[in-house]
Amino acid sequence: MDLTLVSHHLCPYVQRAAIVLHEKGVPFERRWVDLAAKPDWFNAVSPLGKTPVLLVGGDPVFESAVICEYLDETLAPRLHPADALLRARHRGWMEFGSSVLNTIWAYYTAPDAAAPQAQREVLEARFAQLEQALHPQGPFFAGAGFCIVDAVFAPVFRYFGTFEALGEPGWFSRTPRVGAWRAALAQRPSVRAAAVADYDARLRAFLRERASELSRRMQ
Ligand SMILES: N[C@@H](CCC(=O)N[C@@H](CS)C(=O)NCC(=O)O)C(=O)O
Repeated sequence: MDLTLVSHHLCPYVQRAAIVLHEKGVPFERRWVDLAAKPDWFNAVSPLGKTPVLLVGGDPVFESAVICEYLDETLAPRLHPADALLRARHRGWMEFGSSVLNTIWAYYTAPDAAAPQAQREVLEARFAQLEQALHPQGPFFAGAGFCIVDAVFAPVFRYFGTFEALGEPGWFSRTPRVGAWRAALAQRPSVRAAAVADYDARLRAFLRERASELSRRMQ
C-alpha cells in the first residue's frame, strides 16, 4: 500500500494518525502543507481544508479518526478492542480527546488575564474524568496494550511540556494516574517519531503570535 500522510508540523490530529502508522510498522511518506497558504493540490484532496489527509495510492481519506479506523481495519496489529462494546467506548474517549484539544485551543488563545485560568480549570476537570476512566495499573489507557485512545492523547499531552516550560506547572498534580500515563506515552517510540524534532520551538513561535494572554506572558 502506497501511503502519504498530508501533514502540518503542529497539528495534533496529524500526530494521532502518524502514531497509528508507526504502531503498524508500515512505511509512509509525509507531505507537509502550510495551512496559512493552502496550495491547490491540498484543497483538491481535503474537502474541509484541514490536515490530516491520508493518501492511499491516489485516494484521499480525510478526518483523523476515520484515518485511524481505516488503518486499524486494514493493517495489523489491531489497536482497537475486539469486543464491540469496548470498541464503542474507546471511540467515545477518542471524541473526548478531540474535545480536550478544543479546550487547549481556548486556553492558549484566551484574550484576557482571567480567561486562561477558566480554561485551565476545565482541562483539570477533564483530567479528573480521565483519572477515573484509565486502567488502574496502566501503563496505557486500557492496560498493557497500546490502543488508539493512547494515540489520541499522546499529542494532547505534548502541549503541556511547552506550557510547563512557559511557567505554567502542576497540570497533573491532582491526577497521578494521568500523569503516569502521560509519562509512559512520552517514552513510546511511535509517539516520539510522530512529531518533528523542533516541535517545541515551533509551538512556542506559534503561541507567541496568538495575541493572547499566554502570548503576552511570553514576552
Ligand atoms: N476533525 C478534524 C480536525 C483537523 C484540524 O482541525 N486540523 C487543523 C490543524 S490541527 C487544520 O487543518 N486547520 C486548518 C483550517 O481549519 O483551515 C480531524 O480530526 O482531522
